[in-house]
Amino acid sequence: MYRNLRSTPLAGALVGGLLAAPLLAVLYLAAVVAGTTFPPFDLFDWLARVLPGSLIRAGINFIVSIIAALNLEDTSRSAKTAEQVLAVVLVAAILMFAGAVLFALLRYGRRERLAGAVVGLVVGLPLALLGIIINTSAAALPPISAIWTATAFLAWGVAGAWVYRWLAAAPPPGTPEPAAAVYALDRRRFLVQLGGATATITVVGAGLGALLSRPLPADGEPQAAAAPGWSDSHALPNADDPLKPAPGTRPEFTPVRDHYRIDVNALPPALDEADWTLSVFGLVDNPLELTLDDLRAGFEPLHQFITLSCISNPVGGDLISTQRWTGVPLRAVLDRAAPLINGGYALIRSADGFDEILPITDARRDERIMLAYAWDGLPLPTEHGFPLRIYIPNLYGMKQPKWIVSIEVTDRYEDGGYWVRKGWDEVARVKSTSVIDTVAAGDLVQDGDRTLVPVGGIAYAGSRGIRAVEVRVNEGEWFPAQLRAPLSETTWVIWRYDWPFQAGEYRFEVRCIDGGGAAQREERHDVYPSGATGLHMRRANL
Ligand SMILES: Nc1nc2c(c(=O)[nH]1)N[C@H]1C(S)=C(S)[C@@H](COP(=O)(O)O)O[C@H]1N2
Ligand SMILES: [Mo]
Repeated sequence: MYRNLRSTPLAGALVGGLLAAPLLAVLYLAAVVAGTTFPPFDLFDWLARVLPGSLIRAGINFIVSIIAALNLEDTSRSAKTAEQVLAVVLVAAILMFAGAVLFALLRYGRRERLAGAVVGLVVGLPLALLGIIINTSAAALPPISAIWTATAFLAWGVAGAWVYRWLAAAPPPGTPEPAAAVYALDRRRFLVQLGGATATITVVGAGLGALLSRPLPADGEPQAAAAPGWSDSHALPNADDPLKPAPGTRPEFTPVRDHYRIDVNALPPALDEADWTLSVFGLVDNPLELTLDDLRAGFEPLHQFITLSCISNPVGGDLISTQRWTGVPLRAVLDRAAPLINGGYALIRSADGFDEILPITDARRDERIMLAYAWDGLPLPTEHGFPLRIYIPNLYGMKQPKWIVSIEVTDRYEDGGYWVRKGWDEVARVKSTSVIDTVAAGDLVQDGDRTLVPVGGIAYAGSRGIRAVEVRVNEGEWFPAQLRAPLSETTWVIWRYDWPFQAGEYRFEVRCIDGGGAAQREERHDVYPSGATGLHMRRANL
């Protein structure tokens, strides 16, 4: 069968995997230095769009449960990292398989280099094509990225074939012992050199890439001062509320860099302000092409403190944040475009293929529905939707496209947008939720002869607001908590409850009532398909 073990498909898989490391490192370095696409991320993003929603959900649940099990701090950042690692592992696995196929093929033919090139291209060309179709983050021209990707995979294949030749080479039958020993020695030397070369390219490529992708100055030093945000020079509107959050409560106003991030991209779309316009077209009297400056200068700006939550946020999770958004009412932009009488819906499309549709009557009725271009007084960060995103009160983030490129006025409803097509709730109205951030046993409060433990956290019910929050201990009576004035009627509310201290083990629970008087749902329900419900609980050993 095989001349020796060194030329089996198994050896091919090992060689394919070994050579995948320098290939991926060089692709990564090129992505950082030259702005070409990074094929593993393109493949991953493509899969995220074409795979059935149930499979994606299973994948996300898997990642999120690992993050929870490892007790990682920042769910959305850890999940993005996990996705990126998975993407690289996936391509490495594909290359191992391709290596096995290559070695199997090479048993039959002499044209080693050709076979290597063909197998390399069979993997590389589809990836190059995906880069053209799906990539929205690379700076290099798509055809250049594609040619580079294809060439790099071709080189991988040729290198694999070359390794095969060395491994498979055997002394002709009848070679005397000493000469055969030289063969073996040469091969050993070759393997050592191969290992050294792949390790060097991998470490240098990946290391340089990592170094260069980090904004200077080097780690440890403070970053070059970013432009100051609105909050650097303004007090929050509720700054003199006498009720102070219990120590350990999350920040009421989320710094931009700490805002959770969820989207279907391994790398966020990088849109260039100079090339970008918002197209408003379809069933309108007056189609528009608006630049970012048109939006900023041509409309009265609207500022609003907003809490945004992901529908995938579990009860007590960290996929919820509060920022100060600035933009223009969608209504004002639509009015300027003058929708025709039969144009009932606004179909909003994003650069990454994401979309959402909403009735124009909603925009007419609620001026808070806004096209937002700033957070904390600064242009939106790339990962949060630069240059334009929408805000729709009372809905989960899945209904609120970032990186908006166009609004089509149409008479057909079609479907409820990207995640609805993948099986999530069509309305996606936020569920009321309340969370215990802290039982501050280290910050006891003396009140006369009573010692109190500050307990506190957030409650959120979209634009319905929060009327009341209640806390109970060890399933006892529910007691009302105190509420801080919220930043606006569309943000969470900080609550606090000072509990008479007793030593022992306790189980604290919280629930809320929304502005309309509706109680939070206490039955536990998973995030799919319409958002998590259930009581949040925190144990404390006092
Ligand atoms: N274009 C686009 N917009 C998007 C998404 C996306 O994948 N692509 N994800 C949505 C989801 S699920 C959420 S929760 C919010 C999150 O916004 P943030 O990352 O700024 O917090 O963006 C929404 N807008
Ligand atoms: Mo989300």
